Amino acid sequence: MSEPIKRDIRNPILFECAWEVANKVGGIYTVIKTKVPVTVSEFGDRYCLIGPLSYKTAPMEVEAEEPSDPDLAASLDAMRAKGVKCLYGRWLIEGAPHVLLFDTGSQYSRLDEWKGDLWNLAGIPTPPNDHETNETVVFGYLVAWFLGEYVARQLHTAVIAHFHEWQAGLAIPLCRKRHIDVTTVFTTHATLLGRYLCAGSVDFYNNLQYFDVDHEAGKRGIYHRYCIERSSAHCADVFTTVSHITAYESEHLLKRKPDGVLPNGLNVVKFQAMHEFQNLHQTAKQKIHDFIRGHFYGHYDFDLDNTLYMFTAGRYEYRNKGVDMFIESLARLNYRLQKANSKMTVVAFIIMPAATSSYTIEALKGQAVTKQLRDTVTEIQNRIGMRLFEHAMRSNGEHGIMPTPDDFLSEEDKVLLKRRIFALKRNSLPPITTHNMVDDANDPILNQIRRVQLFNHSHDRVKIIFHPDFLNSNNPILGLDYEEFVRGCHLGVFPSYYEPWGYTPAECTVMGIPSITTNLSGFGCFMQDLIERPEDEGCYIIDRRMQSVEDSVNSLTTCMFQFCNKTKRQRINQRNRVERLSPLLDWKNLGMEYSKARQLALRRAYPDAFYGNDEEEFDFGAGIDRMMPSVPPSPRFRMSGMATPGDIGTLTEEMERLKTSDYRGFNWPSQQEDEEEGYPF
Ligand code: G6P
Ligand code: 1S3
Repeated sequence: MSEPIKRDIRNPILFECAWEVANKVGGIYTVIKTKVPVTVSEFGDRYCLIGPLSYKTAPMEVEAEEPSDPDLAASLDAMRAKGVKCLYGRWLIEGAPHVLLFDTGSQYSRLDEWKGDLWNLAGIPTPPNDHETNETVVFGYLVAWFLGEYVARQLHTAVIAHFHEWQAGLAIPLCRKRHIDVTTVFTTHATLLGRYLCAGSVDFYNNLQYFDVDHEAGKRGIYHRYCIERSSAHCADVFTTVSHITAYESEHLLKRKPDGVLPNGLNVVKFQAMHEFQNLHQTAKQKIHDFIRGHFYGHYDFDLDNTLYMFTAGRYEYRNKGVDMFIESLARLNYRLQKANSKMTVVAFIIMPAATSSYTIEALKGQAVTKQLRDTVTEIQNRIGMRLFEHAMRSNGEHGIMPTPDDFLSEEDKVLLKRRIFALKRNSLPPITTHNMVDDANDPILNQIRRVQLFNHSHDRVKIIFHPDFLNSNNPILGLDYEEFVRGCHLGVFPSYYEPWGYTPAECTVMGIPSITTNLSGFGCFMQDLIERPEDEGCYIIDRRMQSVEDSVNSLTTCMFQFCNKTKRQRINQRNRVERLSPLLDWKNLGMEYSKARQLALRRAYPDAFYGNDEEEFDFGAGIDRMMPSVPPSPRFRMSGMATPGDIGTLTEEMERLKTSDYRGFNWPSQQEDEEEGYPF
């Protein structure tokens, strides 16, 4: 028998694989892209991302180059010889990592063969007409094929393959079944079943442990996808997710307790001085003011100095992202502000892409008439300036011949101005939505706005604008990028019911904008876990777990109402406090959790290589204390610096040691306790 191959585990090679590599779909793109700089600084050229090849976006995202690793080049040549099309190069983002993109279309001819193999190998069925699953199958087989080719040539160094989500995870059971010599990590950013169940009307969190998962997946037509996700979780050497709440969910829905939690980070840009980001807020807010003047033309009867911009944003998941709760609370806020005779006006934005056909005429017209008025005023202003100058020059030093305004505003100017002012007359209310919706009558957001009657009347203290598209600085209506828009707002509101992590409030935090989230979001739990009184730091967390929906709506309303009562000075202070939390969310700190996951994967795959080694070299706690001292001292942290938020590889062991089944921030009954108490299920 030949000796087993001994791979060096000290400088491993890392492949990180996700459907959103160089392919923006949603939140995972943000995770991967923002994490690249810290991963590149750890792995350098030993790091390569793997994703699908989209001919539409790849030319903008990737610069092709020849692989410098001869084994990798030979592996790709072998695959190309069998008709596989792929693109290898540098992903043009910060860190410029190597990237390998596979064209799934080039191997669709083998789809049926591979589906049959998947059934024989893993008992996973795949129906014919699910395009997303077909893509997943072809992509998974291509990735497993590549990894097999690579480790058959490169025999000296350990290879870690890290996969995100079920769309990329299929290669994991294939690697396991084929005994491909790589160690695998699987990170799930949500569970398929969790997302579906929450979007319906089930009491998700109280019943998590009792769902008949196969039955529920079958009922929703996602059994095959569920099988792929579950087998990825079970076959991986290390299984992780993004928050403790999703770890709890994964344990019950995927039936494997995650080995640890890898919270999502961001690239934090540190400003030299606080006033720099405060100035950015002011400049961006002026741009939103411009939009508002246009949008509310003819009804512009509120004071922008006393106007607050609140917003929610994300994937259009009406219930999961808590838009239902947001709109209901806005209606109650409107009532409370009216009752209190408040001078404040709230403009609430909902930024959620939906199917639309075009901008509305009204939205375009509003910006057009405002621009015309502004241009006319500028022209008149210039003319007045010239006349004033002439007049002053002609006085030849004589005092007392001061001009009157009538001397300067000519009849022609007055007519021009009147015409522009008449153009501002409007018979309709300012529109709720900026776009023509494909299904206006059945849109859940619009229907709820109709139900609560927030129609942008003059007497409404809460105005509402639904922008059913991504933001973009080339947008003729609201011409700001998302980041600039967030900076210009005063408060982000994300009352999610299902939110494994939640990048939106995290992004607010690093930009110094306060936000509201819930204790059902990974981010909310994370902050609650780390900070003693997050609300003092501008990080509000609404309880959606232990109180009724009615009470949660009231808490949210009160929170927004109290925010409206803050003075400008208090708002400025609060922005400073929020911004100081950003190190908690910096990849420079959170990237460490990924390192620990990879170390654990190596240990599990190559235990012998670790045996007898100097412990320090693979110290899981290395760098643990880095995180806390880097945060300014004012927020009071719960943790003493003994553990990082993720606690990778210690999650299960810690629970066993403490004889508990609780995840961080969770205190829910285990099945066993329920049974003891005679729980009805
Ligand atoms: C920033 C600017 C200040 C401005 C303030 C407005 O702090 O640096 O000049 O007064 O924003 O804050 P507000 O909460 O009213 O938008
Ligand atoms: C998921 O995207 P989503 O908005 O569908 O992954 C994100 C990245 O981990 C996470 O922030 C979010 O909560 C999940 O829901």
